[in-house]
Amino acid sequence: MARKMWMRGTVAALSATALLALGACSSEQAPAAEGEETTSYDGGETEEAGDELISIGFSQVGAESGWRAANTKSIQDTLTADNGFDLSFSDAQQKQENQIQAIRSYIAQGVDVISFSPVVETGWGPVLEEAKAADIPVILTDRAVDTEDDTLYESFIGSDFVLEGEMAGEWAVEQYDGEGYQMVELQGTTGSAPAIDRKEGFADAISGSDIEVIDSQTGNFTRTEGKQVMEGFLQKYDEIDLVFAHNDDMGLGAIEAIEAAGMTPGEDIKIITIDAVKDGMQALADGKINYIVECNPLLGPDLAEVAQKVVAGEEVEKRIVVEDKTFDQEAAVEALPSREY
Ligand code: GYE
Repeated sequence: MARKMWMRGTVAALSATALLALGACSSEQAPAAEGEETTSYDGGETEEAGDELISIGFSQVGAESGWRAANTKSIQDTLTADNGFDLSFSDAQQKQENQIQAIRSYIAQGVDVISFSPVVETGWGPVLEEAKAADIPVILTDRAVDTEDDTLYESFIGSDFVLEGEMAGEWAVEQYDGEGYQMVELQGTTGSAPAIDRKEGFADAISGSDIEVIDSQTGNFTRTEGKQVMEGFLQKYDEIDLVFAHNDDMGLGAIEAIEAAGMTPGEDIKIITIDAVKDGMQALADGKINYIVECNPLLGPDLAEVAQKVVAGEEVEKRIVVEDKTFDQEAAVEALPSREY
């Protein structure tokens, strides 16, 4: 994360009152989304004789997308008692304060390892310092924090989002440069690493082409908001040729809006997305999406391995980059039958 700068405003970002209020909640259970399964830390009671389970507290971003559902499944299916783990899982419903509260509760419980996927990049300094002071190692998955102090976490496992944006933008240039396309962008959650990085990578790749970004707004990585934002764009602009959506779900929402406006997605308005989850791949195979850059959500096995090593006192890599592929229509048709997520 060398290109990121340490957030100078970290401590200031949370007022003293907010810190006190959050601190007071630290012994409470981490929040869980409705219908979401919550495994709670049991103080090691499920340990088998001579076979100590590693207690791990995981704070998930939310349940905003197909990607997130696949990521949660991968983590819950991998960090099982059979594999040597006692997992406490909580869903923050896309709210940083819920994640901070969950992390504080894991610190209070004294888990062996804390892991989380930070909903936004900034504002993590104080709580990570608390984990460090309590000697609890932290492993970041999926999204990065904006920090120069890399002693605050052991490892960051996840995709290169700038590269994903670049791959999407390069394909757009290859296909559409010279057509004078007007493009709208559906951004992910404001302040999140994938929204910041994908935007940057795509913008770099199309600079110098004649693709013009006429508007860019957040759809918060959800299908509903992607649809709403696209409806607004369609009302506001006479000509839209291309949509770049930071994830499949927002692209699928855009498809609904385009169809409702009497146009054909994939033809009248081209669509490029990121993730390559099943629903997105189906839309690509059907010709409603034109191109997808993959983002692999199956981070459970890497997390399990890194957690085991950290607890055993072994060296781990500070940055584990997950490799992503790209798909056009033909590749989607081929990949769909064996797609895991
Ligand atoms: O692309 C999106 C999800 O952080 C990579 O979050 C993840 C992103 C993913 O909501 O669908």
